[in-house]
Amino acid sequence: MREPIVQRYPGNPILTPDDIPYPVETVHNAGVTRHEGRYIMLFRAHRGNGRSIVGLAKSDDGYRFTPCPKPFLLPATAGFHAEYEEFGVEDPRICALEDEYLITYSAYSRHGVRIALARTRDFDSVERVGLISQADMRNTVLFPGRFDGRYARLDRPHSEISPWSIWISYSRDLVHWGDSRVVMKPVPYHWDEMKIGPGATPIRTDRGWLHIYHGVVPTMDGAVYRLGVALHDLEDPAHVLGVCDRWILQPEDPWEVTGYVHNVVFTCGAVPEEDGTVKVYWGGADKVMCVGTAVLEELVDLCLEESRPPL
Ligand code: BMA
Repeated sequence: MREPIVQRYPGNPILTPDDIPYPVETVHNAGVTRHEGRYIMLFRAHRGNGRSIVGLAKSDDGYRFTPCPKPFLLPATAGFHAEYEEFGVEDPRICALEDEYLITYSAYSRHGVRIALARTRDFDSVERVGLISQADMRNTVLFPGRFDGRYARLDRPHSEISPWSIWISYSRDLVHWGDSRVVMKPVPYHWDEMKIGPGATPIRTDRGWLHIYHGVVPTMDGAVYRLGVALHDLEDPAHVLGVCDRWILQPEDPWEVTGYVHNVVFTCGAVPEEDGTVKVYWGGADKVMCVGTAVLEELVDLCLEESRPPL
């Protein structure tokens, strides 16, 4: 048997609804980053009405998290965002860029799902920057870098035309985006054949930007969500250097197989460490948060040595 690519933390799940000091049904799909020597987690939580909010938890070691007494981001009730966040805010990703943290999340409303952008410097206060996509876009990660002065992002439109594929877009001001092109597609009769979507904020390595994404396959028992890895060129992130043919993580633990939605591992964040490992965070069955570690160089090797075509 091969060694697992992602070593699960034996203390999983690391955060559950019972740990949260306000009423929630789920704790999952969290963006994670480092701030002033601590780990900051922004997690998605369903309320009892089935709509989501974003909560905050902090940790000294990246494993044991303490939730803050109040939610971090509730759907806006006034201003331009209110109309587009009516049904909830979901799946936050955090990108540390220059002197601030940029947070992308899905804003749901009767008009569909759009990508919203917020910023913070301290995780005490948060400012909404704008809605940065039209309807039917979600799963947006920003690259923690600029390319010829431009910001870059990966996202995932809902579309049958180029089915649930990953696209790249660029912006000079974080609000207006364009120059879009498709960079990665699902592969027929494959673990990611139904849809793929950006996962964790890409991580800079010597050999490229490592992107941990999710892939979905339909089965007679419902859809199964797994995680895979792709490597993007450092200077030209539209160029995918390699996508690993096999998944790196699939639902196996009881809290990944059974929960709010069965058979889901879904990532919104991974934190690289100085020792060459990366802490990968994922939601288990849309109900709890889990963590595991992988060796960054091994993930890069997988992209380059066990590749399937990106398109
Ligand atoms: C997707 C999103 C994710 C969720 C996944 C599995 O469409 O809603 O937030 O984790 O489905 O239910």
